[in-house]
Amino acid sequence: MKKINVMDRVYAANEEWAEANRNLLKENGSVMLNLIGSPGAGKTALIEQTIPRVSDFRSPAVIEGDLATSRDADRVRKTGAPAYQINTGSGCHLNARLVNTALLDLYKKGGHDLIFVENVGNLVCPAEFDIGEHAKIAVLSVAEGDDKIEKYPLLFARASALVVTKIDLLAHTDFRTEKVKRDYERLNKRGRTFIVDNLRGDGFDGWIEFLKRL
Ligand SMILES: Nc1nc2c(ncn2[C@@H]2O[C@H](COP(=O)(O)OP(=O)(O)O)[C@@H](O)[C@H]2O)c(=O)[nH]1
Ligand SMILES: [Mg+2]
Repeated sequence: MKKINVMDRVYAANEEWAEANRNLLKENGSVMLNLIGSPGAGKTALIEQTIPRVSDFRSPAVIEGDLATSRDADRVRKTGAPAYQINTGSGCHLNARLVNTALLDLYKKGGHDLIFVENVGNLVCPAEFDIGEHAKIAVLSVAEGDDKIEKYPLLFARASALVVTKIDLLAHTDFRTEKVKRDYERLNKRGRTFIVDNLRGDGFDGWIEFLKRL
């Protein structure tokens, strides 16, 4: 019983910071997307491919969440976009307070109207914490297996879009793309599915069109 009260307080405090983030984003005319997927799903690679494709109509910036290292922020900065690295230590997700600090830092350096947040890699806790984002985006690679929508329904029910990555590896797996699409749409009737190859940069038109309309 006591444990539940503690978690309620954690969620309530997080919700206040999430509201602060929503206000901050609104003041700055920004849209923020919360990218959630397993370690190695291709979240950073998706951001690397996306930044050059949105830069003619948006001013993107990136918030990176990892337990340790600034490797992903370093990768993203090579695209020319600013990136703020958060290290959570042992924390399995970003919270809204951490994201608030990152947003304030990014806005100090310039105006940005499309913020990508790469959450800590896993399909569980990042889905539970609102960071004030406009939309959650689930990232799933074909190498992870086609049962993940059914096994981790919370994330996929809450995600406004699903990006399936590593489609170039399809022939080497038993991944059924249509099944995954169906499973996702069953949980999320308005969810959009995009299928990409981050290595060659194929399949990006629909995803970029989706970003244009945000
Ligand atoms: N073949 C292939 N490899 C990919 C693709 N996307 C990412 N990778 C590779 O998968 C590994 C993990 O990618 P990364 O972007 O770091 O994943 P993250 O942990 O989700 O950020 C890297 O070696 C990437 O080059 C893809 O679409 N196809
Ligand atoms: Mg990454």
